[in-house]
Amino acid sequence: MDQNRLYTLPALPYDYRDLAPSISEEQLRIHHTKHHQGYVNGANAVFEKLEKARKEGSDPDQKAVAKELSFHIGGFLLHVLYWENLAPAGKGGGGSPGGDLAKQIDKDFGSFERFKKEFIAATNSVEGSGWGALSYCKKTGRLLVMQIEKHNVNVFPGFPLLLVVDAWEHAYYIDYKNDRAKYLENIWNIINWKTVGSRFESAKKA
Ligand code: MN3
Repeated sequence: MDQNRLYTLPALPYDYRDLAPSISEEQLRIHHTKHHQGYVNGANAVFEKLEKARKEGSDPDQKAVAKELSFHIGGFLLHVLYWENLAPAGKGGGGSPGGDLAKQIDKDFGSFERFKKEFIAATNSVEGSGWGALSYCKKTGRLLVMQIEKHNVNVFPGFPLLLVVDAWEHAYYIDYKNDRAKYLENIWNIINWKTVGSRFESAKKA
């Protein structure tokens, strides 16, 4: 199999200890090296299975293949976005959005505080495993909160994701046990608004 056509785990844009205390070194290391790596391996394993079946002329269950691929690729891509929209507190992380994004949040949600409230409520109420996300609809010029189940359910097709927050237990359980709400309170200290803002600029131009 051509290694260039497989997924690989990207390095984090900061050190494992840099997001503490919002996310501890142990929590971040396991999340990145075990869970994110798991989706890399999962997607690549499907590619290999398909290639083998095509060579042999055998017929894998395409419904199962499609579901598995969507799950692992969704998981892989969401984690890439997640790492990039976090930054160490006070060194790019925390505070509030600026520029056009700040104006758009005020226009669509009324205020940044109201946006946070809606985003937290959507993310905290994910049943089982999933994500909170902020997306943008170019057609209506609206920011929309998305509640993604697993890595791939409830997604608005083709809408760019500006901000994603992992609400799987594996994202916070070492640090917060069952207290997802506390994790979602502390995550705002490490949100990289510069990255979220530049994703918004690209989404408007796309
Ligand atoms: Mn995760």
